[in-house]
Amino acid sequence: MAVSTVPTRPIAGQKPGTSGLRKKTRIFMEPGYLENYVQAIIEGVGGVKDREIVVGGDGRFYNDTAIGVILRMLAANGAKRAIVGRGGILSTPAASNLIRIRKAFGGFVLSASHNPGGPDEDFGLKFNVSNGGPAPEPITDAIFEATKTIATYAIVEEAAPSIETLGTFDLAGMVVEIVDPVADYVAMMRDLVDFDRIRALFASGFTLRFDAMSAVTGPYATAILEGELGAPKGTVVNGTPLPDFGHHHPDPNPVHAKELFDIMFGPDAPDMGAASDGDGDRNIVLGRGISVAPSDSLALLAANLHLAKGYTAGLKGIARSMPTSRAADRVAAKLGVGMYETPTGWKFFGNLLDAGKVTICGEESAGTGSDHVREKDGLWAILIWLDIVATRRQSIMEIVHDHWKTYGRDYYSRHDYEALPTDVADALFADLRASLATLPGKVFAGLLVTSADDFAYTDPTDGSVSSKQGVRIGFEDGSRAIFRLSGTGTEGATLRLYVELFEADPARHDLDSQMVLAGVLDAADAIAGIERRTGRDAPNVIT
Ligand code: VG1
Ligand code: CO
Repeated sequence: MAVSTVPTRPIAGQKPGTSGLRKKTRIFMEPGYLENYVQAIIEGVGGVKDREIVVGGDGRFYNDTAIGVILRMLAANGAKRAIVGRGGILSTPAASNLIRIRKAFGGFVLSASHNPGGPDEDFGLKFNVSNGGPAPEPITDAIFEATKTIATYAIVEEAAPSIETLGTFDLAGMVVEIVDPVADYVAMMRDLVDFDRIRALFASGFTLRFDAMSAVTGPYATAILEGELGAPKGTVVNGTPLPDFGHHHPDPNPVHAKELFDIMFGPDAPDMGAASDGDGDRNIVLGRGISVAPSDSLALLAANLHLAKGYTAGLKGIARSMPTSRAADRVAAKLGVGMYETPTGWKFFGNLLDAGKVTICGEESAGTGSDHVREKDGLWAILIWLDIVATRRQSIMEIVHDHWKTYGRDYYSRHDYEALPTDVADALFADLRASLATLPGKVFAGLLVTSADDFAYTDPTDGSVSSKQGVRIGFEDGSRAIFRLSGTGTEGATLRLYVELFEADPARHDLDSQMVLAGVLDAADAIAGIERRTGRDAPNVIT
């Protein structure tokens, strides 16, 4: 085999964020950039000699080219086998599953998730470890260090085989196995949800609109919903993955999935609407005239999970990211199971799942998943919702209102201020952090602050500590505001402000969230000076 050891310069400062490294595609296309990062990953994970590695991505622009480079570098670094989704396609949860069922050493997952794709948009790459989950911090730290010191990378001169044909091929002594990206995932779902029960639901006339947003879940959703479950053709819309997602952001929020939201609130709404994101790990669920807030969806799924086929034994515990509302905590308390609050990002759930402490996890950013894989799983959540609806035979509106009646409603919203100048965002946080100790006891916009801290997390399984994970402010009426900087944006800084307020009274469960939360939003702005410092009078996205 002809291995080239190519001299390269460090790409210092490329710290992988909560979901690997995300950059403008053109940066990844710069000579040596991708190679440099791939070699840093290989070194950061302790080498890949004789290892089996899964490779796949969300099909965005540059996906196939990057996979060719990764395969040639894996071969040059002595890997035994690469398992690749045909066409370079693997949704993030499907990649996680493949790593687990094939007992692979890990996997390269190519995605910038919900960020737009194309030559002028975003690209991303992360490494998942043998449990199927994103590399934990000690490994991402090691990868980061390697990006700063690396001097050469290794690549074979042979061309990579086509990834369009199923089968087993040789690349300079490494086996390249091209697999069906969908089949193993479908088999797993068959064990977790009751396909017969959902088939009967569709046969009774239940209608669903699943918007795959021209992203990776199209083939998965079509195979399961229209293939296995008998939903009529056309149930899945935008079902073909496109390199630029049809010029859209594949983000299932009210701004980017506007068409779906409009339909669900319009006169011809089907019984259920759903969508997933670029790489298939997020989900949004809507009923006729209602959108289920992701924090509520986590709580609802937890409260009803025992109805789904694969979870009749009940749950061991629940985990949520810190900015996710406390709705799930109320369910955990009622069930008498453990509740864990982790920093944002799925990698923190991995240890809890591996230790058997939790069965379900979720984030306010439209992510839910269970111990079946080590990533959030968009289609899984939608199928569990279908299994619950098929069992309860109630509308989504009724199921949500029933839940609020039992547990109360946690009004919730997130306001995103995108592409802020980094210095403005950094100064805002520096001042906010410096003022934390002085805030309790003070009144802002009429609300008394009762607590203020910067969230730090000690992992209960390995004792590792992650600090500075977001500023939390508690108010006397029980509401809270959280400030965080995004780790996944690729332009400037994105400030996320998360607010919530609990309401026990069912007579007050049908109010407009933004109206209910106006008081805590005003207090948050008075504390941090968002408008004054950024000059923005409104967020870019409200969810
Ligand atoms: C965002 C979300 C976070 C999620 C992460 C990856 O991170 O807030 O909850 O885990 O995206 O999701 P941040 O740092 O930008 O707030 V995905 O679907 O982009 O893999
Ligand atoms: Co995603």
